[in-house]
This record gives sequence, C-alpha cells and structure tokens, in this order.
Amino acid sequence: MSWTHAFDGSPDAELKSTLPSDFHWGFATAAAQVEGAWNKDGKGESIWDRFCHTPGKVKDGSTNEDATCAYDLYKQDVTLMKSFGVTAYRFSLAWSRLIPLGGAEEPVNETGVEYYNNLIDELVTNGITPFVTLFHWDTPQALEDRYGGMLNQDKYTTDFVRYARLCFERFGDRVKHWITYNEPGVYTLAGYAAGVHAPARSSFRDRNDEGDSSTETFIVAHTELVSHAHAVKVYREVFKEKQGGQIGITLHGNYSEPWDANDPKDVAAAQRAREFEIAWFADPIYGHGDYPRSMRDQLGNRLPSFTDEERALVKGSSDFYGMNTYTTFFVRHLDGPADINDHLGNVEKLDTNSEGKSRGAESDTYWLRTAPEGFGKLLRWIWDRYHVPIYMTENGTTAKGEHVEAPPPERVLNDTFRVEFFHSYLRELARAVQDGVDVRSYFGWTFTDNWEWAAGYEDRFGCTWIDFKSEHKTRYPKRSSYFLRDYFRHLIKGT
Ligand code: GBH
Repeated sequence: MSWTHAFDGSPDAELKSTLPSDFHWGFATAAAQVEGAWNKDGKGESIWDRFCHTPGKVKDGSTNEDATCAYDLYKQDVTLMKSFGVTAYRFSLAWSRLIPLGGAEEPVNETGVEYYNNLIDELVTNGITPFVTLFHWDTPQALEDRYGGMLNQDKYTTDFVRYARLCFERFGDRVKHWITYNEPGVYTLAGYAAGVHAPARSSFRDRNDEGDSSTETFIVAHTELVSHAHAVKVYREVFKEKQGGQIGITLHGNYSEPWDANDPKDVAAAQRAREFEIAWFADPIYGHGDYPRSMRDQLGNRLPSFTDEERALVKGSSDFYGMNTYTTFFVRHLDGPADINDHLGNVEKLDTNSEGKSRGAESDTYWLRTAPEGFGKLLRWIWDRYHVPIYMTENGTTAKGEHVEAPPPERVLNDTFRVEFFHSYLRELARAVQDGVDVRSYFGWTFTDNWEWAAGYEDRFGCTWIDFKSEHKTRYPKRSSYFLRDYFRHLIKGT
C-alpha cells in the first residue's frame, strides 16, 4: 500500500517553507535494536546481549539476536528510506562489532569496519546524509567484566576515546555529523538507578544483585560527560580541520509542567525536574560548566565534582544540542527530604494536573502520551537557556493495536494516531522556528518497528511495520512514512 497524497497542504498554509532548505530530516535507529547478527562475523558480546540472554529481564522474553536483520538487509532499508524521500539517516555503531573486546589494546574486527563502510557508502550513493552515533547503550561486555565499565572513569575513558578515534579515522571521510552519546541520562537512570536496563545494577535487591542507585547513577553520568569531552577533543584537534565535520551529544528530556500552576512549590518543582533531567548534562556542556545548583543542594557529595581540568574540557564540548523528546509529565512537589535513591528532584510525576486535565492521548507505551504543547515549550526552554543550534535526533510514538499477526490489517498500516502525533509536534517545531529557535534537523523514531530494549518486540515505534515471525522480516510501510515525506515537502523551503 502507498499513500500518494498523505498530506494536503491546505490546513497549514502559514507554515509553508518555514524550514531552511538545508534542514535534514529522516529516521533514527540504534544498532542493538535493529542490526541482529549479534554474534556474526566476529562481533563481540555487548551488555545488551548479556542482558537479553538473562531470563526474566525482557518483557516478552525475546532477544535481539536477529532484531530487524538490518545487518543483512541494509540495502533494502536504504532503498525503502529513499522512497520516503529522507535526506538523512541517524544510526549507531556497535562498539563490540568494531572492537569485539572493547579495549584500547584490543584488535579491530575488519569485517565490522567493512559493514559500516558498506552502509555509509550505500547511504551516500543514494544522497542520504549519515548522522552517526558512537554509543547507543551497548557497552562491550568485556569492559564491564574487566573493570566495571563506566564505574571506572579512567580505564573506561581511555577505551572509549580509542574507539571514537578508530571511527573518525575509518569513517570520517564520509561522516560529517557525529554524536558521541545517545541519552547518557537514560543509560545511567535505567541501567544504574532503576536497574531495568543493562547492565542491571541498582539498590533494589529484588531486581538486581549489585549496585547502589544513590551513588553509581551520578558516577556513571560523570564518566559519560568526561569521556564524551575527551573524544570531542580528539576530533577537534586531529580530524576536524581535515574532515570538516561537527560533533556533539544527544540528550533525552521530556517537558515537566507544574501539577498546580498556581502553587509556587509546584512551579519550582517543575523547574527542578527539568534541571535534574536535562540540565544535569546540559549545564556542564552548554551552560555555566557545572551541575545545576538544585542537584548539588539535594545530592551533596553523592554528586561528583568536576576537577578544573574536567570542567574546562566539558564546557563547550558540543557543537550542537542533540535533542530526543517524546512527552510531557505533570510534576508535583514532595514535602520533606528527598529519598536517598531519588533522581527526579523530589517530585512525583503524574498523568493529570490539579484540574483533572490529562497530559495527552495514550499510546501503546505506558510513559508516552501525545503532548505537542509541552514540546513547543521545551524547544524554547532549551533555546533560551543554552542558545545553541538544536538537532532533533529522536521523536515518535507507539500506537495501540499494532501488535497483531501478519499480514497487518489496513487499520494498522493507516496509522492515524502516529500521523497525528507527528503532525502536531512538527507544527510546534515549525512555529518555534518562526519564533527564532534554531532547529536544523528532525529524525523520527523510528524507521521500522524494532527491538524496544526491555520491552522486547511488543512496543512498535516504527513508521514501517515488521513481520518479526517471517524469515526475512517483511517490511510493510505505514502511512506515517508517507506523511512525513509529504509534510516535510511542505515545511522545507524549495522542496
Ligand atoms: C529513546 O529513549 C531511546 O533513545 C531509543 O533507543 C528508544 O527506543 C526510544 O526512546 C523509545 O523508547 O519515568 O517511568 O516515566 C527514551 C527513553 C523511556 C526515557 C521512558 C524516559 C521515562 C520512564 N525514555 N523514560 S518513567
């Protein structure tokens, strides 16, 4: 099925040609969620391979052994993306495919290098600009085993920087848009505070054998910031002049609205929540060069301190603000001292506000609701606070009723709920650009249904439906793919 006119420009005439002609749009993916080939052609084990082979960790008991078979089907995928008219594709490299044991002294897997060379060449030949993420959560298991991964800042940083350098050397002639980390906050919050993602550590012994949510969460975040900055330094000193690319980081962040907008304590709580979630990483990089005051006040010495050298290195270490966002929460202040394992800023997150208003229409994912207004506010909040160009690197939704047997019925492929999500968010994006916010890209999450981490194959975020039971993971485009194609034609100048 194909939708030739998935968007008819008449309703949004005032937004026509709002985005500059060099605006990039496309889809984003992550290696562990799509590639499959988890142990093929010399790939080493990652912490997500270990996690999903541990019984009880993934909701549907699935593994990512095959995922969408993107490793084998990359040519078909590039052809499909091209048919949607994308100008760019954001994907991540699997560290353990390139350096199976991860470490700075360990051998390179040339078959892995060849795979990414082929993928990059295929994209470039088809006129699609690659945006490459070095790290989307899949730490080599060997580094976790050897020294505790990111808990060991010095050893880890040496290894990460060598990995980054390898990528710049081998792919930097064609890759001009680098992202060091995807959502360092989610990596540590889910992996070390909640313990529901790899490497599955936390204070909660019913869930995890080891870990300390009250300290490790912040130590790992510090390692991410410092190792990111070291990799950027290498890029800028050794590669940038010759290769002419840009490098930055992608942060997660949802919008927080006060539960009771008339209660100054809730207004303060919402700001504090935004700081704990976003400014935790963004202030050291784009702001005053240190963690937010609100975090220091609550966490004291459990929040690491930057040495002078680290502060100087981290500050200014991103050429752009890579932004992933999905939804909005209502936030209510809590009275009394914060729990030792709190990482939200001593607040509770709610689905409705004091007037009973819902934060948005429910998707098929418990935390995600359609909330375009909050998105518009968040774009302005980030722009006002940091004033750096914003690259939207992820945004999208699941929709109820898509987890069905093949072939998917018409009502699944005609994914009105997702189309409305994209439409409402993109309107907000275009309006923010009209107001002067500098937004330079938009990547929908995600290209096809994929392996949604601990949620397995049940949460379908794709703009293309996948028959995971079929031998070749048959792809069925949903209407949202064509909607994005047509709507970006409307929004981008000269297209
Ligand atoms: C992104 O993470 C990832 O980059 C991507 O790999 C993933 O597939 C995609 O989003 C969709 O999930 O406090 O209980 O309300 C977003 C991760 C998940 C972070 C939900 C915030 C809030 C959980 N987000 N989480 S809760």
